[in-house]
Amino acid sequence: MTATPASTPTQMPAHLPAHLEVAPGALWFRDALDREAQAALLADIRAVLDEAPLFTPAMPRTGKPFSVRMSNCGPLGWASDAAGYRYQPFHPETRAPWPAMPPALTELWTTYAAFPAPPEACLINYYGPDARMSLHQDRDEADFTAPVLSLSLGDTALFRIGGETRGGATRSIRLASGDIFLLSGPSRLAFHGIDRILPGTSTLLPEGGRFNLTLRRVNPAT
Ligand code: MD3
Ligand code: FE
Repeated sequence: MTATPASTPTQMPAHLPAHLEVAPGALWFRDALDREAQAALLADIRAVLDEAPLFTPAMPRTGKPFSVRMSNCGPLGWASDAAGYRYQPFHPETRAPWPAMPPALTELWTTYAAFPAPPEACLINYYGPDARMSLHQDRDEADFTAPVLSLSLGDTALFRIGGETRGGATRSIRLASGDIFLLSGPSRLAFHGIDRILPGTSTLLPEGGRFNLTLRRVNPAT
C-alpha cells in the first residue's frame, strides 16, 4: 500500500482529501465522514427507504436470493431477478420511480469522484450480520470511464479486492463506518466482494448491520 502520492495525476482535483491508494485507481479515504455527517446521511437513506423499501434481489437464471437487501435512489437503480441484472428507473416491487438523490450524495460525488457529470444511480446495500457478497465485477453500466464511489455506514465489513481477472491476488480491507472508497481507472473493473460483516463494531445503526452506498454513472456522459 502506498501513501498519498506527492504528484497529483491530472484527472484528480487539486484538493482530493487524504487517502491510501490500495490498488491502481482504488483510493481509500478512511474516516472521511465524521459521526454527524454519517448520522445525516443515514437520515437521508432512511427517508429514501420509507419510499423505496429494501427488496431482496435474486440471481439471474437460478432465482437464488441474495443475502444482501437493496434499494436505490436517483434516476436509475440496479435490480436483479431471474430475468437478469439491469438498471431501471423504478422499484422492482412497488414500480414507483426511485426517490431523488439526496443533495449530500451529489456533493460527495463532486468532492471525491471529480467526474464532470452527476451520478445517475445510488445503489443502497443493506447487510445484516450474516450477509455477504461474492467476488464479482460491476459491468452492468454502459460506461466504465466514470468512477464508482462507495460510502460505508454501520458495522465494519471485510472487503476483498483483486485485479481485472478472476483468480489473481486479492487483498482484504476493513471498511468501517464513515470510510469512502473510490474505484477509478484500472480498478473500475476489479473483482471485489464482501467476505463478512463484523457485528457490533459500530453504534450508528441501532438495528446493527451495514449500509453501503455506491454512486454510479450508468450511461456515457456524452
Ligand atoms: C470495485 N458493493 O454494490 S463497495 C456493489 O460494500 C458492491 O456493498 C460492496 O460491490 C459493498 O457492487 C463493495 C466498494 C466497491 C464498489 C464498487 C466497485 C468496489 C468496487 C466497482 C468496481 C470495483
Ligand atoms: Fe460491486
